[in-house]
Amino acid sequence: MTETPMPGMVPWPEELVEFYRSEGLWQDRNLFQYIEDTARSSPSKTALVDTGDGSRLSYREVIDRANAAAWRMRELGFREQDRVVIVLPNSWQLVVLLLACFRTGVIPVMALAGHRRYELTHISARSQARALFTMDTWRDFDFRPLTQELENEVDTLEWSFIARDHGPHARSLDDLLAPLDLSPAQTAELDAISIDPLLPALFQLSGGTTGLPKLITRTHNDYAYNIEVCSEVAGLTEDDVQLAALPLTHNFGLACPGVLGALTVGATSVLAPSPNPVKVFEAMEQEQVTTAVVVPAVAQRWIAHEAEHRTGKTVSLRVLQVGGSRMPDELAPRVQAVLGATLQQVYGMAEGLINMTRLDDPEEVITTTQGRPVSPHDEVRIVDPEGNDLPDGERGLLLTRGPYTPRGYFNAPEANEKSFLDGWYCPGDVVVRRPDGNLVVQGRDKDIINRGGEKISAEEVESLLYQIDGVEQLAVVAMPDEVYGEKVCLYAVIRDGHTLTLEQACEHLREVGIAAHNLPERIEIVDRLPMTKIRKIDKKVLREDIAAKLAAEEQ
Ligand code: OOB
Repeated sequence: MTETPMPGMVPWPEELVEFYRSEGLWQDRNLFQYIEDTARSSPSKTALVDTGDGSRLSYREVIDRANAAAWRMRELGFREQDRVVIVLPNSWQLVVLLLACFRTGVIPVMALAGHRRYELTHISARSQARALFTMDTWRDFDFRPLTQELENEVDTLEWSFIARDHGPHARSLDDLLAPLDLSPAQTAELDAISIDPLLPALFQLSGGTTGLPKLITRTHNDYAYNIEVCSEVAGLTEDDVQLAALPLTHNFGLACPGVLGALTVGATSVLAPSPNPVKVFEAMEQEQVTTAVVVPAVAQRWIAHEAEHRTGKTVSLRVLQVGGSRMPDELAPRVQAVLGATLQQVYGMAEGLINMTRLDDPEEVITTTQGRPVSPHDEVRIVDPEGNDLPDGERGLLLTRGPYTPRGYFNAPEANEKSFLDGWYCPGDVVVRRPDGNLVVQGRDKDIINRGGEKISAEEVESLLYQIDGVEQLAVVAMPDEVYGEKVCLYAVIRDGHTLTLEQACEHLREVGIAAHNLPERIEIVDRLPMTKIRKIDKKVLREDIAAKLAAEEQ
C-alpha cells in the first residue's frame, strides 16, 4: 500500500498509482490548471451563463474571480486540506468557488441545496469543516438562521459565507468572489501552493444505504481522468453549449463530463437553477444548447412538454444525457422522436465507475441498456451472493474497481468493510451484462429509495420516524411513480389510542430538519407488517402491496 497522503483516506495500491501515471491516465495536475489552460487559449469566450441571475462570465473572468477568491481565502487563513461545505444551487458562484478551492487545495464537500439541518450537521461534523458556503434563500428556504445554528452546533465551523443578502452574522460570498487585480507577486504566491494530486480535490457524498451520507474522496488525479474519459465518450468539444439542469454538486452534472468537462474542453456551460421546461427551453433556444444532463424524471417532463406544446426550441440539442435512476424502456425512444436529440444513458455513481451508451451505438443498445464502462481500465464483475463470478446474461451484483473508483470512504472503516471487498466497490446494484458488454440495471440489493435520482436511506428515515409517540412498527418502501420512478411510502403499525397521519409524520421529519426529498408521500396504517422467515420486515411484500394498490386505484 502507498503511504496515505491524508489520514482517513484509503489509497490505491502503489503499483497501480505508478501504472496509472506511466499510462498517462493520471497526469499529476491540479483540476484548476486544466481550466486555466482553456482560459489562456480562449480568454474572451463565454464560459458560464447563469440563467438564474442572468450573469455571463468569460473564461478570463471565471479564472480571475477564482484567483481573487483563492487569494482572499488564503488571507483569511484557509489552508490546504481544510474542508468547507458547499450548499449552493446551480449558479456561477458555485463554479467559481469550486475553482478557488481547487486552486488553494481547500477541499469542498458537495452537499445539496436541498439538505437541511439534519444532514448538514452531520456532513459538517464528519468532514470537520471550517466553513459553510450558501445562499440567502433558495426555494422559499432561508439559510441564514440555519448557518448560525450550524456554527453553534459544530465545533470546527468558524465561518459562513452567504451569496446575495448575507445578513448581519455571516460574511458575504459575493465579496469573496468579487474581482481583484492580483499583483504578479500575489499570483506567484498562489502558484507556489503545492498541492499533491493524490490528495482529494473534493468530497462527494454517497447515496448510501445505511445512515447518513459518507464522504467519498475524489483526488485531483482520478477526477481529472474521470472528466477526460467522460468528455471523450460524450463527444464534448469546444463547439458545445452544455446545459446543466440537475444539481451540479452531484457527480453526474459536475464531472461526467458535466460543467468541469465543459470548462476543460472550452465549451460554454449554461447553468439552470431549476429543470422547469418552460424556462429551460427558453434558455436552450437563446443559447443554442447542444447537450444537456438530466435524470429520467426531468427527461420525461421535457418530453411531455414538447409533445404537448411543440415549441421547436430543442432543435439545437444534439445529445441528452440521462442517468441517476433507471430510464424506463418505453421513454427512451421518445428522446430522439420528440426532442430530436441522441439519448446517452449514463449509469454511474459518485464512488466512481461511469457507464455510458455510445453516441453511435445501435438504437436498441441506446434505448434498452445503461451502457458500458467509459474507460478500458475499468473492471466490472457480476457476482452471485457468495461472490462467485457469473457468466454474461445472468443477473448478479456488480463489483467494480479502476482508475477513478476510490478504494474506500473517508474515515469510515466499518462502512468500507461492507461496501469494499478486497478493493472492489459494491454499489448494491443488480445488473446483467450482455455479451456485447452493455449493462442493464435490473434492480438493487440495498435498502434505498431512488426518487428521481435522489437516493433516500430507508433505514435513516425509519429511525427518525420511530421517535414518534405511539408508533409500534414501521417501514418505508419505494412505491412506483410515473414521474419520479419511485417515491417513499410509509407503512406503520400504531398502538391503541394513537393515530398517525401522513402530515404528522412529515411534520416530525421537517422538525428534525431532514431534506424534503426524504418525506413519505403516502401512509398505509396496518395491523401488522409481513415478516420473513428470519423475522425481518418483508419489504418485498410491502412493495408489491403498494404497487398493486396504486394499480387498482388507477383503474
Ligand atoms: C449517480 O450517482 P449516485 O452516487 O447518486 O447514485 C449511484 C446509484 C447507482 O449505484 C444506482 O443504484 C443508481 O444510482 N443509478 C442508476 C443509474 N444511474 C445511477 N440506476 C439505474 N440506471 C441508471 N442509469 O446517480 C450518478 C453519478 C454519475 C453519473 C450518473 C449517475
